[in-house]
Amino acid sequence: TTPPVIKIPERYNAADDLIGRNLLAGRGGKTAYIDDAGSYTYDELALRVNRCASALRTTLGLQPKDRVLMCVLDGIDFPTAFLGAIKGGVVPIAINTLLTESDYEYMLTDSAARVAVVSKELLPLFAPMLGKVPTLERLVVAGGAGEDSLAALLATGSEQFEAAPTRPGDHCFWLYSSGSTGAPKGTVHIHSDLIHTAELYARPILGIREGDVVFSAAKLFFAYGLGNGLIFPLAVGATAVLMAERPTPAAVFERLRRRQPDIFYGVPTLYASMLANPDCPKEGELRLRACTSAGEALPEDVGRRWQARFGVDILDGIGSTEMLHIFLSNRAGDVHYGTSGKPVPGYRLRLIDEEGAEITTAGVAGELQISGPSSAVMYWNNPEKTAATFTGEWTRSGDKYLVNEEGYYVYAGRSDDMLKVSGIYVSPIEVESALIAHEAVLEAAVVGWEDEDHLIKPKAFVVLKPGYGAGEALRTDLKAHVKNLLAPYKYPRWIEFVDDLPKTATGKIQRFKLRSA
Ligand code: 3SK
Repeated sequence: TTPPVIKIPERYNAADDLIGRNLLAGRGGKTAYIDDAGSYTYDELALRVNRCASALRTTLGLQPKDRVLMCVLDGIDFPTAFLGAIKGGVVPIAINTLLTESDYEYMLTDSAARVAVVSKELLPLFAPMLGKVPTLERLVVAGGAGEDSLAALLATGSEQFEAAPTRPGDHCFWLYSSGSTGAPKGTVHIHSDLIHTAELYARPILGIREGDVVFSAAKLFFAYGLGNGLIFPLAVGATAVLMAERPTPAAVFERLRRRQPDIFYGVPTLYASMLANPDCPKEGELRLRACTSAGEALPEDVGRRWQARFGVDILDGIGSTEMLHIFLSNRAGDVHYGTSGKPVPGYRLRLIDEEGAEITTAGVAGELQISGPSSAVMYWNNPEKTAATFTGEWTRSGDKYLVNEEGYYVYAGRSDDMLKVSGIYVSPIEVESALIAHEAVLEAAVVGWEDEDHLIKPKAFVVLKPGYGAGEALRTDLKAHVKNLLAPYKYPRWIEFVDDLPKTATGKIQRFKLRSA
């Protein structure tokens, strides 16, 4: 299939386009967002975005290309701050709301963001940063009502704001991406990336359209959620439902029943736990037209059970923070569960073997590399990792794939040791370091392990120091210890005590031997 032709003018501001196209199309009075507190028309969104752009530039004195960090729960303040910054030529950095104080300190320092917009629930983690991170001048509280609140800041801004005169290739926003070693990397996207994902994937493959109500359980701070709940609905003039709380099955069922979305976006762990929940809606209770899954491979059985229950397929696909959204996907009428489908037209994919040669034989796995117009341009402050990942036309994914005899792509693991847990990367090395910080632990190795739904979770193999006895109490203590040090979703679900760990002659842990144990 030929990809659509996407024409982007020489002067282009992504926020101005995503909002302006709806006003021009006469959708000002239509609901753009429904969050936990109310609903907002496209006109209201446009005014909030203008006020935010104006306040960031004039009240706070931010300059074009300055960074503003956002640690914001899903709700109207997210699109307001994200698009407001972009419209003002300021670069927003949307970060994971589930991390620790030290993760946040790192990101604030690395990005040198002058302002951070933070949900009031997360403020205790950020308050100590003022004074500690020298480049941070101001915290703005989303969801609050006081003088430091986003609401108060918006009140100082103007309802009219001429978009910053950006070009398609200017830095637009960042997301942080994690690797197996080293600190998270500020992944820099440019203005033209957003609309490319909407026009190449969301409109033709997902089939999103103006009349749709969409609901993403994946949060806006993930690249997957950002496309689902912000870029795609605004690109076509649809309505998006936002939910601040954790996407538990109960919270998701409530939104599905009350809001009756046409499109639901989830991740495999959530689909599996929804299907296993006694309150899962019955066939006929929902009017879903399309569902998507990404983040990790969707187990075949989960896809088939969902289809049998709701009469709608889950379109499993894969994307990345670096490519911004999905470049390989199943599509309606051509769903092959157990595969990630076929390339999205507009993206080229290739598989590379360990010698650097392209694989052309069906069934042989290699590293997946992608060429397409939504690729990030660099990792901030990180020339080495930039050069290793963005290799000219091709962006390396770190995922291994094979193409089966019928031409569908099948996931074959990672080329590094990274795990994807509920769609979020977890570095085994980080979890191992946390375990080793416990007084009883001599050595630790962490690998991905399949749970009963065939989904990957961290499992730890632990060698104890002399004098410490293995047992259930220590297991519980070690899990609590990791949850204390790291974002809680990273904790090992299983801990096995062993006498030693398999290692190479040079002392490197051979995690692959534990995976197959
Ligand atoms: O993990 C994925 O598959 C994904 C999909 C869309 C956008 C971003 C990511 C990481």
